[in-house]
Amino acid sequence: MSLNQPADLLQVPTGPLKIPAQAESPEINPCPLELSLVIPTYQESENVTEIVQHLTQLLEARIPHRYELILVDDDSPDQTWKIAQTLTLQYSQLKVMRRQGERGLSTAVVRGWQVTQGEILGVIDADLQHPPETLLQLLEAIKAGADLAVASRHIEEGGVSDWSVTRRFLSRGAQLIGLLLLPGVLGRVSDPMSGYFMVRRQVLENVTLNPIGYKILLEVVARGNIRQITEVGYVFQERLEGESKVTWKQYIEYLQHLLRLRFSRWPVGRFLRFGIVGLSGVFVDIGIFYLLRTTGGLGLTRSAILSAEVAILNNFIWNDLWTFGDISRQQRGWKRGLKRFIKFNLVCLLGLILNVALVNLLFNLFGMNQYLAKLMAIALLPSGISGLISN
Ligand SMILES: Nc1nc2c(ncn2[C@@H]2O[C@H](COP(=O)(O)OP(=O)(O)O)[C@@H](O)[C@H]2O)c(=O)[nH]1
Ligand SMILES: [Mg+2]
Repeated sequence: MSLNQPADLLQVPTGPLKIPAQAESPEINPCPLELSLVIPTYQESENVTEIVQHLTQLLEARIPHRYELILVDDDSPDQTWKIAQTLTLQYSQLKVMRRQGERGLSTAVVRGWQVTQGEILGVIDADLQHPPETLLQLLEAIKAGADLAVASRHIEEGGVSDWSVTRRFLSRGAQLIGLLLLPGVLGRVSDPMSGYFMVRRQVLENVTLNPIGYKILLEVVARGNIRQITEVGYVFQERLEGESKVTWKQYIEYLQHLLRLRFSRWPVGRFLRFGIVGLSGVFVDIGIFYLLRTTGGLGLTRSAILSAEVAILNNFIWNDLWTFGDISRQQRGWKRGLKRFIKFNLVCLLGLILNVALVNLLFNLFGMNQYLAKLMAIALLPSGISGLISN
């Protein structure tokens, strides 16, 4: 790099999102860096100068020249990457990547980590909603032995500043769904949605990450080899410049991500058994519904409720004995079994309410054939899906 030429853009890695091990050879890595901090950006032209300046000031005071800032921009129309590239003239620790093929926050973070050399990998938003000062506390936590240090809004000294009731509700709701689906992952941190954290490279070395959407931390906790986690409270600041990119799409992607992680944690055999049990539930549901409506002479709603409940019981028993037999055998005793059944039922309850409501709607409002209505309800809200949540 000549004195008045900005640094070249970093090459964008291709292929799987695998985190490489740190190069040990002194030729390739003569002076190992302590921290590689990724700043993902999309349309952040108004924030980029300030965040880079602020982070440099903090880190130079603590670990002078032993860190790097990797700004990964997804070809923002406001040319965030170009502004950042000009900043490299002033900030020697800054490197810039401009992605043109791929898009998305989580993959941007991983692509950034893939080209880094630091012992600690980190991520921080570019829009100053993550107070830069917290960074030093995260660094301390890792140096004190944590594998993962998470900045959390949900512990003491943490919070959100200007969120609407709707966003708070959606955020907490999303966390609850995640807890039900992946207790072993979301239960480990108070703020699994945090996009502000540091992780020891060692725990991700040679791990292939496969995130969808925004929530890179979920992926790190689920796939990393993490023992000790430390959380540091912070208040999510108001955004002063630019706009949030969060839309409904991110909520859908979050659900997709949860399901992908859920399934990836299951061996293929378990997945197949689960599918077979789910299918058996469909036959039980429609069969019992038919019997209750014909021989039983029961009303539509009662038949729909009863048949769905029998299907839930069917799915629970088979899943408990067969699909997740190995896990349930470790939790013996009728009390624990009953607890599992109640939990399973509670989760299925929502599906059941929607199922019955849909049968009524299709039959009474649209005059659809009752068995077709029931089948549609099963297809749209397969009670088997709720089995996902049971274990
Ligand atoms: N590279 C990249 N960065 C993104 C993308 N979406 C959001 N970001 C950045 O990720 C950070 C958080 O995004 P933001 O929209 O502020 O989310 P919010 O704070 O949850 O509302 C900001 O620095 C954004 O510029 C994306 O698709 N690609
Ligand atoms: Mg933001």
